[in-house]
Amino acid sequence: MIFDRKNLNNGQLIEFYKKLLWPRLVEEKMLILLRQGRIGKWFSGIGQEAIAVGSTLAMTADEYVLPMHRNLGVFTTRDIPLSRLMAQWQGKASGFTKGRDRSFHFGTQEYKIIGMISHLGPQLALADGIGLADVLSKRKKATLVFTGEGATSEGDFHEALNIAAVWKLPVIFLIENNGYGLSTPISEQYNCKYLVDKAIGYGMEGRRIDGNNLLEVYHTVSEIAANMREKPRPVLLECMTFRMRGHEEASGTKYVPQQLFDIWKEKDPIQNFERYLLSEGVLKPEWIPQMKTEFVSQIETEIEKVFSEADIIPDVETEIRDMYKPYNFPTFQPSNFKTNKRYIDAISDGLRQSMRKYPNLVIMGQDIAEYGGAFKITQGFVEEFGRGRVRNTPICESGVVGAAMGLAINDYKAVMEMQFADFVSVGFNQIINNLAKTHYRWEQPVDVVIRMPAGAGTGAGPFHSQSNEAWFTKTPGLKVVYPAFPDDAKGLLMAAIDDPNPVMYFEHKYLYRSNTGDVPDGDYYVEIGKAKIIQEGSIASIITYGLGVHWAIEYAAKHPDLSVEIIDLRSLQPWDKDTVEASAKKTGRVLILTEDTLTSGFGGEIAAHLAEYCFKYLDAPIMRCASLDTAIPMNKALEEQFLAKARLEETMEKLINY
Ligand SMILES: Cc1ncc(C[n+]2csc(CCOP(=O)(O)OP(=O)(O)O)c2C)c(N)n1
Repeated sequence: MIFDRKNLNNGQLIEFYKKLLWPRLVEEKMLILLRQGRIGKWFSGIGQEAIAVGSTLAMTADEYVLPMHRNLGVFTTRDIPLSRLMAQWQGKASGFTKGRDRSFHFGTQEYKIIGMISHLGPQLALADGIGLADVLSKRKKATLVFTGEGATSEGDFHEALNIAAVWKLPVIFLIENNGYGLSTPISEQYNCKYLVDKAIGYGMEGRRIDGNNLLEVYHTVSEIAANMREKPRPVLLECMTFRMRGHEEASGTKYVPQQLFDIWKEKDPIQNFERYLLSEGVLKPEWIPQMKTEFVSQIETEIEKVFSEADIIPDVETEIRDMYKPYNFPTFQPSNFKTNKRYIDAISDGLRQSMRKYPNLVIMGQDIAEYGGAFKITQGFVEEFGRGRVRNTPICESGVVGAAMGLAINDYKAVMEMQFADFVSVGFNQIINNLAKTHYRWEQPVDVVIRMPAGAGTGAGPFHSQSNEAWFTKTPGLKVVYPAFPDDAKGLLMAAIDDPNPVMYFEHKYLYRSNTGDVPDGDYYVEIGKAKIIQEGSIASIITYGLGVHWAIEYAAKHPDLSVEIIDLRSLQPWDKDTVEASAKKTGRVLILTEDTLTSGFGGEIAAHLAEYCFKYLDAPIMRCASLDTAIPMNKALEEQFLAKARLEETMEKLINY
């Protein structure tokens, strides 16, 4: 192995050696603890340390690094005390996730490290968002994100690289190519000669280096980072190395030919660097055992400190509370001036007003710039706010949700427009696992709103008209709103954008141009979690939201003799239990009306709640009127039959006459 120190002085080289040695010794201790049964799981990075250590050394302390499960060297090079890491691994209160997540699954703004979730791939697009925030605020920074070679097969890899290339983001995508993804060798993982060749396809630079050579990693990353700070653009860096132990300690290495271990043993990053430093006279042979003894004793002390730390005492309230960042609804004076607007224009108004209010708000989506979006909600936005903040995206929902989260991590707010709510299925993982769970895991708020043009009534068929709010209401960490009128559409959107938590904002396509109403000018907020009584009544309550509200109003207008109370939930997560309970107690008969299909829809949740808390006030069973348990068909007659509205009359009759 040939080392080139370039301009590094002896002091720096010794420092580098210590940084490289430390994670190896920590790991050796971990393996002992594992054998003793004192810790559970361990993903070894032995033999690969030069990549994590060398690349992290090359980044400035205020630049973000997004490591993976084998990158202990990133955490130690950023000088996180071992006791804090150990507390994290042991699930102690002083760990970064307070016992809520394991191993390296945490982030820390203090050390500018954004850890992975278990899923391989999503971290890559987060780096895009972080890089975008730096570019927008002209911060001249680079971001470093890791992936294993196995995970390059994930769609998230492709999406993140493509976005970064198209948007010229200063992100180093570092592939740690260690030969195996669990038991799968590279020959079964990809069919190109070198992974780095994929860079050509994305129109970005690519470099392939010896990942076991600390100085090669350090100098290459330093040079790339220095370059991209001045001239933002992504680079794909493939670092060749080898996994010297099992995927994790329990899984063994039987599937790896011994010959490979023999070859790579010779390339051990620490031994080789040590030999070089000795040959250069930078290190003296007698220093090495001295240094090791000192480190081992430090490791011992730090670790024992954590073993003696008290275990967490579970507390339900704390756990529930930490799912969301606490937020106070803003005090504001709604304008006395109102303008009559269509539902769609109210959304546009709320979005524009928010863009004016928060200079750090970025909106992203397919065709939303000059074209104005599939429904023209962002028409004129580019002219007012510029292309930096109003961004056309490539067609890659997962990557864009990830980029939105990255923006939020790096001090921005983001709104993403799904072209149709149905397409959220290809961005699902980022929403339910990343956006939703991050605050609970390590207290990082994710200030992202996803706009969801949803719903039926336009004969658009199974993939352009679904009601998919229940995919999200069951995921703690998300807020879900669903306005039915123009004023609420504006107020809930502005509230969603103001709220630092991730919010799924459902907007009904059928209402876009069919529904109008007076909307306050200027800033206007509607509190998330508060229902609205549309009309008071005494004989039965219809609890509904979205288009269902209009079906209920139509029903009531057709039956002026029946005193029906209509509650528009407006928010589904959290939802207004007090208002719903009060209505149920008052009328004693409840119909839950949803455009969504019946089974496991949100209506079931309301019904269960009322059955539990209002049973003695009810004069009839709680009834649900929902759409058929089928996919939603395109043909108009079939669609009408599918929708709950077709059964509203008969269900109400059954309820009232029970
Ligand atoms: C989306 C997803 N699929 C599968 C897994 C299970 N899994 C965890 S690590 C791993 C192998 C990863 O290989 P690679 O990306 O090369 O990284 P390495 O472990 O070699 O460092 C697999 C399959 C996962 N965590 N996430």
